[in-house]
Amino acid sequence: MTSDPDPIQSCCAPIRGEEQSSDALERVQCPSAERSNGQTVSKWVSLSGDEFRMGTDDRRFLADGEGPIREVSVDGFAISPNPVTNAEFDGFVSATGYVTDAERFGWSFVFKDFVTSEVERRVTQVVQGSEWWWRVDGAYWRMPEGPGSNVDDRADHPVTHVSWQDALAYCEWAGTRLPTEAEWEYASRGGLDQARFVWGDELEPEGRHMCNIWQGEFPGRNTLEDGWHGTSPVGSFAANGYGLYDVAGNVWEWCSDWFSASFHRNARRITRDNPKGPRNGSAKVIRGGSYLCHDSYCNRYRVGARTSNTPDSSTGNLGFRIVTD
Ligand SMILES: [Ca+2]
Repeated sequence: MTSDPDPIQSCCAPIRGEEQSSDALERVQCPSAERSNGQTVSKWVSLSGDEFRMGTDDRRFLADGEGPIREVSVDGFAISPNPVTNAEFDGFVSATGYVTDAERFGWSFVFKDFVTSEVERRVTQVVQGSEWWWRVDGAYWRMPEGPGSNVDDRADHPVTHVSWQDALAYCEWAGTRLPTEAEWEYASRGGLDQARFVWGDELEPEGRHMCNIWQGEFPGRNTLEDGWHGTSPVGSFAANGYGLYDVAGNVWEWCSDWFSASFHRNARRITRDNPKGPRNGSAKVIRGGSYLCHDSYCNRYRVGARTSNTPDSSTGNLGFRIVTD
């Protein structure tokens, strides 16, 4: 067991159970290869095992346990170049009739900007301290903004409102698995040693936007300089050095590991040699940041950044990608 406090990083992707009465609403009037089932991944990115320097000594979010920088080895694996899309998740649901956690609970977390005034009238709970996250009844992956919304023109966007448990069910059906946190970071670094971002050290090299995050002032004003308010089609921005898209920004991605801010501090075989995280915990690691990340509030689109969420939580900015051995 870990002695870490329960991780609370609601600004990134809120946790089921944190929603509160909507009195707070008054305070936030918007200023602010091939798989076993025959489906195909456009191409797997095969990576041979190697050592790399994991983590970062950035000290802005100490409670996240981003450090220390440490030599970690991973075995060989193959990873999908993109997060799983709505079209791919639709294939899973159509084949299995799977019901997601958001559907079972009857609601999911939606960012305020995307809620229509009609749906807003029925919103009764928001996340305290992160009042831009609203509990929306009826929101799930096929209706990401609640009743009246759909993903008809977003087939190639990452699926959202999927819990860790939902992602695991998808993996079991597809004959794949979620990446370990070490695999995710190794693949995301794309061969760059200790770069700040997956493409290098500069956020916007030569003025170019390298990922889908937030521009302007969070959470009141998004200037949309990168072209996207919410999710973007996978592959809309440049790939990293290993040919992976959307590892930074767009949507957070589930990893298989339980979250701990301290488990990896001590150099032991289980923390350095193809690590798989603590044996148990209360929340799962998520990586990569999302379209809501902005340096003024949360710059967790850095490649060494990490946070977590509970396995049954779902939000409009949280998805996953898959790996295979
Ligand atoms: Ca954006």
